[in-house]
Amino acid sequence: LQLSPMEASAEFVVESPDVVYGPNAIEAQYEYRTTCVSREDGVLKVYPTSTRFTFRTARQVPRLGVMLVGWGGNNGSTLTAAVLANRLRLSWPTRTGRKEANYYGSLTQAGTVSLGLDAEGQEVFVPFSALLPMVAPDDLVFDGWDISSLNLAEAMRRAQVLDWGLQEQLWPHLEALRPRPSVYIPEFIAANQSVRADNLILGTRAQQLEQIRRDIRDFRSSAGLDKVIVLWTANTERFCEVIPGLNDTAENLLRTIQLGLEVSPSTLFAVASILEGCAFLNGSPQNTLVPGALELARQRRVFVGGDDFKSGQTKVKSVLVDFLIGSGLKTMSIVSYNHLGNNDGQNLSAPPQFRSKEVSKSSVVDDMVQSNPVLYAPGEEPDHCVVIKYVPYVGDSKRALDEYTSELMLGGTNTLVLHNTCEDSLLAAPIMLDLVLLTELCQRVSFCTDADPEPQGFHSVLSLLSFLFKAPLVPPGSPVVNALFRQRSCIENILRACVGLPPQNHMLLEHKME
Ligand code: NAI
Ligand code: DG6
Repeated sequence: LQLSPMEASAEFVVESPDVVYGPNAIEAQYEYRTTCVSREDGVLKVYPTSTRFTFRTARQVPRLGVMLVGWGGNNGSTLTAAVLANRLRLSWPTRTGRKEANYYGSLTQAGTVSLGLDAEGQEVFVPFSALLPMVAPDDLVFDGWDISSLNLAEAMRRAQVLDWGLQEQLWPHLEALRPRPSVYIPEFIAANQSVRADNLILGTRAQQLEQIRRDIRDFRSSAGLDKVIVLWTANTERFCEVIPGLNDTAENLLRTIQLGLEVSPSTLFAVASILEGCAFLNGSPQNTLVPGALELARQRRVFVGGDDFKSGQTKVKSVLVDFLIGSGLKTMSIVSYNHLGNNDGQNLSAPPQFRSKEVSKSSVVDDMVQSNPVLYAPGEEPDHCVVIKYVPYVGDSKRALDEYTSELMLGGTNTLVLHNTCEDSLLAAPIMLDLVLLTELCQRVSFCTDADPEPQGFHSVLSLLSFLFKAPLVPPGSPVVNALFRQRSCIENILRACVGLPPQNHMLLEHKME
């Protein structure tokens, strides 16, 4: 009998004196082994260190609400449709056969982790979501805001992402869902968006902030939720200037809103979420989380994460450049070209909004270049060019062409060319899902060390989410990691630590002995 490498039952128990499964929480003792490096008399001295942590993860998963800013957009409507289609176990005919709802593209729902080797020396895999108790995506409750008043069924049709047979089945379920009015400040998004702005919160900035806060409270109570997470998936805004006195501290930012001075809609949403104690995640590239918003999040102990979903081209880049530089090839030129025809593409056809995207798409190789002083002199970096063009006919089916040129030994060059075509929103929706599920899980994790026995949570800038963002926000002074599999290992190993499992080291020493 051939056993499937994936266990039929995803449940597992760690049998160890260091792990206690209590009625309310899983408590794990964990030895964090790392190193500390110091430069002494021209020599790098490396000191192995060890810190004992106690991780505690509450087992009760809450009834979780997700509020999407830009709910009626391609991503917002596609994510809502995807969760409904899965919840209702929908299937529909297509020209290549019947398709069934699934969560492909979600790390937590469609990714796996290895628990270790069985008696036959073979790896045993379970779904990522089995590592710790997580909210089931089918149980999420959605709400949100949009400057466009279309209900979610009409928004799904406008998006042109889903097969017709699926749209027909979802229509009656989505029709009743209507985005709440939102804040529209024309100078932050492209002028071509003004035609859809018919669903607005009017009033002063302070009144708008209060309305958003009321909306969050209303959703929480009317849907009987334990928690709400707010996710920005609205149009890319231009960068806002960080100005001392305006948005550099929490106090100044709150005063700016009261005085009606310049604040972007996304920052207004971030502030409202933080004041309501709700985690805020930024799926677009602009600098929503200005220093004042970050300080406010820290003061209120609320998670924030960003920026810009890492879905397609950039995800590949954060693998490919890691592969090239990691294998000792000197990448000298990266040219990334996109064309797409959805509303995101139209908005990005305006220079200030394109600029926000260009910055976030370009920062993604920095850590890999800086990690290799053998190849790159200080300050040296590859040419990196990002082009985005709006071509309405291709709709949400984005084309991405990339060229990577690297130097080989003895004067050779290696040019790699990639062409990717796919529905952009079908890549983004599962990432949005992972963002909320992982953020919620992190809210239930606390830890202490022998040296600091006071339980604490993760830093309010939730850098564990870096895998899911193009330009990951990290706490001040923390290294930014863009390399995709380092980011994935970070999530996996922290979750493993919470159940007392050692980091995944891939050594397989058991199989390297006679
Ligand atoms: P979309 O244009 O279809 O949806 C955005 C929605 O936001 C629209 O319905 C629009 O009416 C609404 N909106 C604009 N300003 C608003 C405001 N102030 N308040 C509330 N709603 C507002 O765009 P799509 O494709 O859904 O993308 C959304 C965002 O996600 C964009 O910023 C995009 O750059 C970003 N993104 C998308 C990725 C993808 O693969 N689809 C990946 C990475 C980022
Ligand atoms: C054109 O680049 C539109 C953008 O919104 C992208 O589709 C989105 O940022 C995804 O980018 P990437 O590089 O992760 O595929």
